[in-house]
Amino acid sequence: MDETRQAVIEGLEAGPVTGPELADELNMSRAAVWKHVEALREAGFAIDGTPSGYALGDVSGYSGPLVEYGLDAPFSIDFHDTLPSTNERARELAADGADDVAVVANTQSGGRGRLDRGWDSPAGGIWTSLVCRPTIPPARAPLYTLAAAVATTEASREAGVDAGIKWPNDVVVPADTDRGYRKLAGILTEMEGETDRISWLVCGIGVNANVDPSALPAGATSIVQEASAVDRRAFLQRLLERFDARRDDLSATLDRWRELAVTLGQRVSVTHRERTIEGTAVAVTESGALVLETDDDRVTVTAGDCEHLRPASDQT
Ligand code: BT5
Repeated sequence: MDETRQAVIEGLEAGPVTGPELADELNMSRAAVWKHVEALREAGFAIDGTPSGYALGDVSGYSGPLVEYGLDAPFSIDFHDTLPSTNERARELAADGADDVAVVANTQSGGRGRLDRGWDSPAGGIWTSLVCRPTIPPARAPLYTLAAAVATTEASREAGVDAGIKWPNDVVVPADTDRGYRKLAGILTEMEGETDRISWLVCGIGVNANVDPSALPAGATSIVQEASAVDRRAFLQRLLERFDARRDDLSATLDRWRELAVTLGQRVSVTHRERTIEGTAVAVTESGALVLETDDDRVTVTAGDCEHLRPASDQT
């Protein structure tokens, strides 16, 4: 948020304060104060005009300035009511040199999953793409996906959901279904760079927050379904703050990922480029790859679709 607007909010926080008082305090014209107050109202801030001046009401709602307000992470928010895909917009901003921008949309009309799959993005969800310019070797970029998964899982747990991570990019809730889980959130990381340098990285995160599962594909769930509706502003702030802390300490992130993972110790099948490997997931490497113990070998897979298989004893 620009500094003047931030100063106006801080003045209002300390309020009630009259327009002339605020104008004096911030060394601006009364008309300028009025313009800022109107712009803040438009962005969703409740600013009451009381007899003793302007007063800031409860902060709630979902808009760029509202998410930036009180956010303890260095992201600026690029908010849209609707976009085809926040990842597309983030890629454009990244190509123009942006850094630490979180693109957010209330709905997406062409949300994307991996490998050109679609991602359903109705209103009530949290659809965001983070533009980053990490100074890590490209081989470690998958750790950003893991950092996003950890941040999303932790924020979901804070919202009362029993969330865990399915390698590499799904946040899931254990369930009595064929697969053994329902999908709560997905992550799509895209990047551009050279062999030894990442130019930009976009981490797209989709969380089914206040979405009725009837608006989602089979096998999906949402926070409101598993617990109760969340304040999307607060949820997104926690998510961005946790992601920011996690990307700064990728080794600790990997340890935390291992704690939150529901894949380790499971029998899984991983499909990548038409090749499927079945085995027990035994470890995750320093760069986020999954190690499988198959009947006669140990195989490391760096990417793919992972399905949990029911233990042989469960199959009747
Ligand atoms: C993912 O792909 O899980 C990555 C999803 C990333 C979405 C975010 S939203 C913000 C940003 N902008 C974008 O355009 N994308 C990112 P994948 O593992 O390929 O899973 C895709 C599959 O999940 C689909 O084929 C469906 O089966 C299923 N699916 C689609 N929408 C879903 C939803 N809302 N919740 C759960 N599952 C869904």
